[in-house]
Order: sequence, then C-alpha cells, then structure tokens
Amino acid sequence: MKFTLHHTDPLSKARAGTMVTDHGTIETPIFMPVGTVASVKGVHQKELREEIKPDIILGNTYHLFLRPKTPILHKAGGLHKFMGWDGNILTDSGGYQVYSLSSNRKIKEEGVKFKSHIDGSYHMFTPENVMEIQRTIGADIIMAFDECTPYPCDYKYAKRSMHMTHRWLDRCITHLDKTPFVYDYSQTFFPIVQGSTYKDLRRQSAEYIANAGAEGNAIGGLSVGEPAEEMYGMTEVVCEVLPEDKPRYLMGVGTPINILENIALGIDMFDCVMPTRNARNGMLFTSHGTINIKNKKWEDDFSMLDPEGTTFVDKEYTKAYLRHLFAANEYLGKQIATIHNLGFYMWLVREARKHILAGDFRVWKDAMVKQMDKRL
Ligand code: PRF
Repeated sequence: MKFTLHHTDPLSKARAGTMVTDHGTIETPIFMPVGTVASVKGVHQKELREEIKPDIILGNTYHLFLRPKTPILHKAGGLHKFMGWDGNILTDSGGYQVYSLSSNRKIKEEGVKFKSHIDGSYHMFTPENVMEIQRTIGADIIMAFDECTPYPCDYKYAKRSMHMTHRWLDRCITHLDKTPFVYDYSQTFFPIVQGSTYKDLRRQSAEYIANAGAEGNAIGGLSVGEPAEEMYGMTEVVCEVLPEDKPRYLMGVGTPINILENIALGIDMFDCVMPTRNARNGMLFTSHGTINIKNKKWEDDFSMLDPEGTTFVDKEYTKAYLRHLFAANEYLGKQIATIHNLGFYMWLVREARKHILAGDFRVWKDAMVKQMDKRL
C-alpha cells in the first residue's frame, strides 16, 4: 500500500491524501460503508458501484467467521469474489464485535473465548487465528486483534487491557510474518491504539503502535458512549504521536459532525453503521440537519427528499412518498433511505477533501457543523 499526503489544511490538522492498493485508489479523508456480513445492508453492489461509489467498504471478521464461515470464503476465492465487489475492502478483526455481540466471553492472555450470537456455539479468537482468518477472507486492509474497553473504564483496567492489546499486537505481527497471502494481491496490516479516556495511556499506546512501523494506524476504544469532547481530546493526543506520513483510521465514528471534527484533528479514515442503521429507522442525514421521515409533518410534503443530494433517490422521490413507505413498512423505504444516507456521507467526506485541497477547510467545517446540528 502506498500513501501519499497531498495537502494539510493551514488552520487545522486536516489532511488530503491517496492510498493505493492492488484494488485501486482510496482518496482520503474517506468514509467506509459497513458491509458486516458481505453485504452493505439494503444496497445492491450495482448501486454501490454506480451511485455511492465508495473507494473502500468494511467487512467484519467476527461475522464472516461465523457465517458463511472461512472455508466457504476460501472456496469462493476470497471476499471480493464471493460478494462481487472489486473495490477495496477492510476487515475489522473482531476485537470489537466479540465484546459487543457475543455472550459468555472470557478474555485471557491467550485470547477470547466466546459464544456465537447466531447458534450459541463456542469459539476462541487469538491474535494468531484472527490473522489467519483475515488472510483467508482476503481484505486489502486487515486489523490487529485488540480489546476495545467499555466506557466508563477504570484506570487500572484500561492500563492492563492496553498492555495486553500491545502484547497481542506483537503476536499478530509475528504470526502474520509467517502467514503468506492467500490470493494474488497483497494485504496491509493496521495496529490499533487503545487506552480508554486517559491521555497518558493514549499517548503511551500511540507510541507503542507507531513503533510497530505499520503502513497505517487505527484508533479504537472511542465512540463507545463518552461525550464527543472527550473523544476529540483523545484523537488530538493520539494524532500528535502517530506518524504524519501514514493514514490514521478512527474506528466506528460517527455522526457527520463527529467526522468533520475528527478530520480537523488529522483523521483520514472512518467507518460507522450510523448512515445505514439509522436509515432503516427512518432517520435521514442532510447538510441542513437530520430528518425523521416517520414524522407526521412530512405526510403531505411533496418536496424532493434532498434537493442538494447527490444520488438518484434524492431527486426522484418525495418526502411524503418515503414517509408513506415507512408507514407501510415497505422494504423499498429502507433501501431509499440507505442510499440517501450513504450518498450523503460520501458527499461529506469528498467535500471535506475538496476544501482541504482548496485551503479553506476550517471555515467550511465550522459553517457545516453549525448547519448540520439541527432536527428538521
Ligand atoms: N476495536 C476494533 N474495532 C472497532 C473498535 C475498536 O476499539 C471500535 C471502537 N469504536 C469500533 N470498531 N477492533
């Protein structure tokens, strides 16, 4: 993977760059739509390719390991071929899902024993087998196996957990070095900074992660319930330490405002279920604020979904029609809302990039944050 930094904003730490992998070019800052189980929920690959056009999407090791299971993905020739997506893919390691989804999990130095949320079967994730699984899934970017601490988290636990995440990182790297690529393209590995909401731990973790010398670095353990200001404080501390010439990925973030604020602090990559999940609940993001399309006020509003929107649904369907689809519980409602929201998130990061390159990101960001902080 080759990362090139093109421009840094003069009034913030925002950066515009490009990452090049064997599956193409990723323009940063980037938002990665979440395709947990080899599907971006509610969106065909054709719509993704032709309408939303993300340079990269995200898959989850935890889910894919449980279903369809690694041997099926291997037989298919990897996740790209299995799901018919020729663009970039990043897989998360399961270091988060194991804690948020499975029950009866037991965390030990060796790894995490967990019970599947699908059929109750027991499994063990270790830094070693998670690297092997990610080799077989075959994403372009694969993640270290870490422990995402909850919020709030006492200092003693956060410190102990951070050190374990660091030891697990060493095991990931040692094992990856012995595990060849499974397909005919290469993979890039990103380690993950932890340290909960403690600045000294975050700094220490960022130093450890930076020392690993990987091609990109991630920040985990944030957006887990802490106030936004606390998240920004941690991002700031970590970005001071992580190398400037490598992409920085803030995992699981966030609202459109969280994304712009973190871009301003030097983050290059984001993923979040928010645009897709909230779409299925009738929440639309726009540059003027959020809309709950189920609200009665839209019943006879025949204006287009989002006159400034960039996808076909924005100019083909009215608010009244989408409200009706939600009231009637039609699949199409969720599909239209999902395309709108993903289109909006992609527009937001592309627009951010344009303003970074033009040199006026900070002014634009401040105005956008104010404008988006409304319920319509
Ligand atoms: N670790 C991993 N994946 C993640 C997180 C983490 O801490 C988060 C935290 N917001 C989201 N996804 N491996």
